[in-house]
Amino acid sequence: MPASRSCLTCSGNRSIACRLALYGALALVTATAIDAAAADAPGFDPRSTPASPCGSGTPPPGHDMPELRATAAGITLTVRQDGNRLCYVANGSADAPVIRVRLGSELTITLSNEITAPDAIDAVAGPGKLTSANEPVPNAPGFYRVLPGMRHHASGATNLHVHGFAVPPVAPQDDVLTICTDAAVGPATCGRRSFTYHYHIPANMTEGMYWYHPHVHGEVQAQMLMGLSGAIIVEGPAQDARRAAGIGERVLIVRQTQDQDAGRAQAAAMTAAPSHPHQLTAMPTAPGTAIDTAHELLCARNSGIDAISLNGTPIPLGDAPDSAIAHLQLSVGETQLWRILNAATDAFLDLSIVDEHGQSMAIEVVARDGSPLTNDAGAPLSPVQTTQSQFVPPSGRIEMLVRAPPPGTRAYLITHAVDTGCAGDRVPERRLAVIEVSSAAAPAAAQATARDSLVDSPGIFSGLLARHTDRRRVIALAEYPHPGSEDQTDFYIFERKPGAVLKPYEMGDPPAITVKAGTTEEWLVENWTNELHAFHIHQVHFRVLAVDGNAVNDPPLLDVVNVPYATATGYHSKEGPVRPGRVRIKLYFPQSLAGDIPFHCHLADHEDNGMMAVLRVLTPDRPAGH
Ligand SMILES: [Cu+2]
Repeated sequence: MPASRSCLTCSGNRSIACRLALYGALALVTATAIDAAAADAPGFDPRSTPASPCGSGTPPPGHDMPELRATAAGITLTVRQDGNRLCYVANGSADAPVIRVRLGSELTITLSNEITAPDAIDAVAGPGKLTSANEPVPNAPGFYRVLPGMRHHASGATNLHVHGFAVPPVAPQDDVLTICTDAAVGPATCGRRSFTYHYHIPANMTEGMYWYHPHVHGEVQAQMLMGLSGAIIVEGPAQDARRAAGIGERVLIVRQTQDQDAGRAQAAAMTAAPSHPHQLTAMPTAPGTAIDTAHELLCARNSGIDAISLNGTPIPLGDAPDSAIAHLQLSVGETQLWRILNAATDAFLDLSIVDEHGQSMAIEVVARDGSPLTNDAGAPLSPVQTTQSQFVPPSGRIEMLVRAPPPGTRAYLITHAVDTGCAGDRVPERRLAVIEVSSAAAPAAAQATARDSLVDSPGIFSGLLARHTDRRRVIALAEYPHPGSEDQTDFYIFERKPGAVLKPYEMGDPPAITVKAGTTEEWLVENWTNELHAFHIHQVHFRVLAVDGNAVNDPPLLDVVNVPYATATGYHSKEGPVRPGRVRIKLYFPQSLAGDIPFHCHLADHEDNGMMAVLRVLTPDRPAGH
């Protein structure tokens, strides 16, 4: 479904002076923006007007978003709609601002919903047009029962999730389960058209890149494809040190503008249903302890390749000409911090910087998912230059120091092709940006090494690995097509225990898991499907202990992790016919973050269609929950 670019018109022409006048009205952070004055293409005008609520034109390659610093007065984000586009409007600009806030400070955001045509969201929400549940997956002895889902009708309600923030899931902070705002037309189910969020950023939250996006279950994917996402930079001592060292900064956001899951043709099952009863003898017979893989979503011939953008500029397919992509400039000898957000709804990134011959160049990763790389005690890891590509699942962030390549070299920021599994989407290699070295020498300070910005940052999740594990759980991911339907898939995330019933999440469902505040758990997350999923949990960061049984050294603190797809092993395998992809993670649930914490796949379509659940963290003054 082409979602958002086809309707753009290049109306309106805007001079640099006009642009400066507009941006001058914003609380722009000029100290950290590089090349902020890069000329925008004629025709691009982010001003929100009655005729063009989401501005006009397409941001030219190399475009930088406006920046807003948190102030006591707060920030207003108004969601407006122009046909099949949605936008966050701040201070008259429809270009979702990069929000900057300091550790230990307050962030106030008023979200106003001016959506005028919920049906346009519904048209993007999915190919499925079912209004009633299809036939369920047949019950089979020994297997978990599978309940079918219902399709949601997009309401146009929207809300704000501050992804990665270690703030409580309680209004007026990061509560996405009960807070929403109603569209200007249609049903008024939220009871309000605007809501003011007050976030207190803990002093011991980690500094780095976070982001905001809507989280109304059932229409997250559509609202994100239509344009709703933006970056948040939480600043602290490490950023101060980098700034003092003259290390400049870039914010790069990859968004997805369409999802072509429609029309997929099913080819072959991961496991065929056994044709002879004796083949079942190797399978468990106790009621409801096994996952039915014979009815899983099959391999697919998915021919479409989804459109993505970088800072709002469409990224062409194939080896894009330099003129079509951003030119990111560094001075000779300069080091810059690049903060990269994968805000795609389901596209995975596997990032490298390569020279003209495709050779990987060294980068230095300083943070993932808003957390500087530290050991368990919170001490910074020694900086490592690496030429390995950096996998960033949907919703993940990577922050890395990039040193200027030698003068005269041309380099590219690319994302490699990703094998998402035989039921997953096609994700080809793409050039995102060209890196240029300007002849001017960098200020001496900007040649400082990364070491200068290493700051001890014991955070809220430091000491996680040293904690005693109070409980272990197995969390499984599954997906089933509706029998007789090629256009709707139901997605499941559930705790494996005898008699578990698979049910796609619906708003208001009771918590799937209840824990006491202050406890620590290990979860084995199993992927029983033919495609990758991205496990995400709100409020808390976790560390990955092992992937497919292989221990991970110096695991970073993450809020999202890729879960490898399952492998067919055959009915005669000792492991059974299917071996799930597996990620083992360790999580800690501090009392300060108690409440109802959603966890879900961050392939937004999967979440919308059921792959979500709620974890309730109980405190002494809320011992049972209600
Ligand atoms: Cu998923």
